[in-house]
Amino acid sequence: MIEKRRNEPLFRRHPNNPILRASDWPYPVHSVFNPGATRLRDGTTLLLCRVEDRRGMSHLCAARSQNGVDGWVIDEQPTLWPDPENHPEELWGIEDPRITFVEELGKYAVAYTAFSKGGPGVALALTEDFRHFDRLGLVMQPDDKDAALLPRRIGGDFVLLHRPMTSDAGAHMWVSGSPDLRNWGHHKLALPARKGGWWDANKVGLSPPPIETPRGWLVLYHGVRQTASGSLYRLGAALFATEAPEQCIRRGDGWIFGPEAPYERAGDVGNVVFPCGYTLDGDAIHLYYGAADTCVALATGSISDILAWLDGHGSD
Ligand code: BMA
Repeated sequence: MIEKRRNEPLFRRHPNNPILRASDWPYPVHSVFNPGATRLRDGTTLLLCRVEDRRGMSHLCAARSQNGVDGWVIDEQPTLWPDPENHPEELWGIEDPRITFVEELGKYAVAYTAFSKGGPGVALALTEDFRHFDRLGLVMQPDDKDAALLPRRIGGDFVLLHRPMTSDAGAHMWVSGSPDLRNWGHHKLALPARKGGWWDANKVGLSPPPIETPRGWLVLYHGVRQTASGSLYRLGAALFATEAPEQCIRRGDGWIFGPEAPYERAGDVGNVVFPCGYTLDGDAIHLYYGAADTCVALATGSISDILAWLDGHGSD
């Protein structure tokens, strides 16, 4: 049945958007987008931004702010630069980081896309301070991207969500396990792309790292709609069982956030909102996203509102 109510927006865009652009950078860059995000122990918001240079290659650069909105202090030099000599998988750059603090290690795990000769794969690095990084190398071979680690082990294993490409069968979200972050197995399909006319048909992928709620892992994921004028990247929501993160217990029907503002509609790749991170203040979620593969923007929502929306707009 068609609802008579208008769609209530679940995310409010910040009036300062875009909050970070290439022109803010202390060194020459082409574009700044798709940042991972975390709140450091001292309350600082850290964004690990994907920065594209004028060769077309990406590296990662940290920007820190006391209020998460302005006053950004950006590293004078790239924070994590591709290292193809020691890590050939990084030959053509590193992209789209997702940050998870892993209590057991006392470290942040950064899952990012390493663009190798064989295509994009998933790499992991550990850091305590976002100044020194220990690379673990490629943990999922090409083509695979859109990965994040869960903050703790489940059933004895670390858990990685990721999105392998499986030729014409579509691109779906998978969950894998590892005892040591190096050897991965127990691969399970978690969220298949839908088919036909759906907004999330054929290609989905994890957006920011899953959010633990009393009802399960709240997963914000992107769906890619192919249209006559290119791809449309929008954000949906699904809930997964706390102790079995491959088990979807509820999936929203429509998208909850999509390109509408001019800086999301137009840019290097128009019609893209691409969140890779958030910070939380109680129930409030501050979502940091790349807009049109060009700049960084911020939108705020409420976890309980998203869960309530899932109850009214989803299926089991
Ligand atoms: C995806 C990723 C993102 C990018 C998006 C839109 O495949 O590569 O980095 O933002 O496409 O171009």
